[in-house]
Amino acid sequence: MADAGAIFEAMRLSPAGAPLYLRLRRSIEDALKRGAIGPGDALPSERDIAARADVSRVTVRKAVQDLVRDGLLIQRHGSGTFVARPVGRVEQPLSRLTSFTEDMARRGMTVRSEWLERGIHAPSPDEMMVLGLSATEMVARVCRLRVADETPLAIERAALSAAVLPDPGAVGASLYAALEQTGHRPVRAVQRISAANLGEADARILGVPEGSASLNIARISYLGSGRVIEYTRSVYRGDAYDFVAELSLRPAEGAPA
Ligand code: 16G
Repeated sequence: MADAGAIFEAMRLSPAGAPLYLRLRRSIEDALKRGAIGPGDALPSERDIAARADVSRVTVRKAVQDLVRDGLLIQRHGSGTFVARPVGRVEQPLSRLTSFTEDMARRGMTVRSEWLERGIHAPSPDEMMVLGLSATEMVARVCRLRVADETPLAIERAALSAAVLPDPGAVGASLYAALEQTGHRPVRAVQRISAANLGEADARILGVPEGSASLNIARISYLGSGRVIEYTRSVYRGDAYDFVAELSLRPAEGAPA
């Protein structure tokens, strides 16, 4: 927990005149600049800040929302307000079919996931079409927030035939590891990547301001037999992820190699 005293030190010094919420905002920014509170630190509660700074909770909320909008603080639903961590961009080659867990482990990053949903459902028309399911077959959905080095990077919503994944609750840290165990790990995939802006709900889950840039990715993966095994729609933070494609010029026919 950040030292509330350190946050308000500057506020006492800041010149009167400016609106209260701006003075509070500046004092929090000063505390960040001085390093009194650093990346990942939790801010004191709204009530604590209001009492210590002798301002109303509405003023505190306004100052905090301002800083969240500018990306200096992040709000996690149910767990409070934190100083944002500067995100290093992750580069992901587009030519290798790897799992999120493998990608991050290769970079020496710690990975964890927060479950947003997992269960068996009647398939949507989209899922029926892509996964080749009939109206009587069921779909297993596995939705996770993927976090690397404590930075939320992506929301992944995977759909698989329930015949392949009858118990989504049994998936541990890695979906591909679970599929590998039953001989269903994909060997090929097609990805469609498009730019978007985050809506309110996804922005809140990722802890970034609404409207931030994102990369929406739809991955359809196949088994060696050509059967579709996975249909995953993901939302990656635009400020944290770069997809890199290697291109080569195919030698012209008849030209010496
Ligand atoms: C990657 C895949 C996702 C797959 C997941 C499995 C992209 C855009 N998506 O994140 O489709 O379901 O890996 O990861 O690359 P896991 O084995 O760690 O659960």
